[in-house]
Amino acid sequence: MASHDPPAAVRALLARGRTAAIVSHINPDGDAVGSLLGLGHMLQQAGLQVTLALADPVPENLLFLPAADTIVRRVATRPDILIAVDSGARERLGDAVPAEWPIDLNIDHHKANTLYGRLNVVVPDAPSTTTVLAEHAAAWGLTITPPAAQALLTGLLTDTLGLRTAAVKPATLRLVARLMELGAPLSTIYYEALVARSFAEIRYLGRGKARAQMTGRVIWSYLTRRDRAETGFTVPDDAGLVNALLNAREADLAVVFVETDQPQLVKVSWRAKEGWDVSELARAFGGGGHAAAAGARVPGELAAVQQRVLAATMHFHRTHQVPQPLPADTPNP
Ligand SMILES: [Mn+2]
Repeated sequence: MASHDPPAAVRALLARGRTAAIVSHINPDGDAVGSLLGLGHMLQQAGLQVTLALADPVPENLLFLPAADTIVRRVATRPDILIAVDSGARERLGDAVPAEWPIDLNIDHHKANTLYGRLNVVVPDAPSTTTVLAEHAAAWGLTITPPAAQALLTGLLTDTLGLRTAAVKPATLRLVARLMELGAPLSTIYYEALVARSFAEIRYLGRGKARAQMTGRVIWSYLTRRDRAETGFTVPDDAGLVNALLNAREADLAVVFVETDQPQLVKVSWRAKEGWDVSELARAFGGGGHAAAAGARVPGELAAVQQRVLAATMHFHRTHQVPQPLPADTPNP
């Protein structure tokens, strides 16, 4: 739902306090961290004392941003002004902030935002929350400093996968130019946030790519604990493999299976090209997500989970329906 409280109301709110805290969603991405830091730099410049909090750690590819190391896990003291950015629902804030503190201002671009703020600035067409911030900064009485510009451009580049989603319009590119003029180093941000990988990650990802198989128009692969031990990559995730697989011209859907560090538990990720919705499949296996990107954690040995999930995915690809009942041994969501 779109909602747009007037700039004067936001301005009045910001003028009302001396301290502010900004929070964003669990499993933070570039737009969450970019919005947090971008607005944080601007409020600080306006003379407010600012706390930034995320329930989960800042991902490695975003640690290059100025002040990323000042983000704490929890807001300890109640601030005069509490702001949430890039979070479609209050629950998505995790325990970055006590549940009973009201959110004064909710700034976001998710279509399904639940408007949980006292004031809400939700712009569903915006390609990122940082875009909403950049476009309102002047009307809210805020100045985009160079570190703010860098953080804001980071959110825009990451949420648009490097300016290549359908949300990117001519006005988006004009904003990129303006943020560059304000001091954001485009090539550095592009490399650090979207391109750079560790050597271990490149080798780990390579194993997954080398094993890719096509079953009909579904491309799939897997990664094991042993792959991590032998390449030195320590994070039990797919290192972006599922996105890389969906680049195959021949594929409509991609699935990746990752053995987690817990025995008998496999992380499954689906990606889909335009026109498909894999969120229902993920939900059938106890997970969730969006039409184009979804995931689940499925109990069982790798081979058995692969067999069940691939059978359901192939059925879904043929019929656009999740099979009923699901193949045996699938836990109830
Ligand atoms: Mn976002």
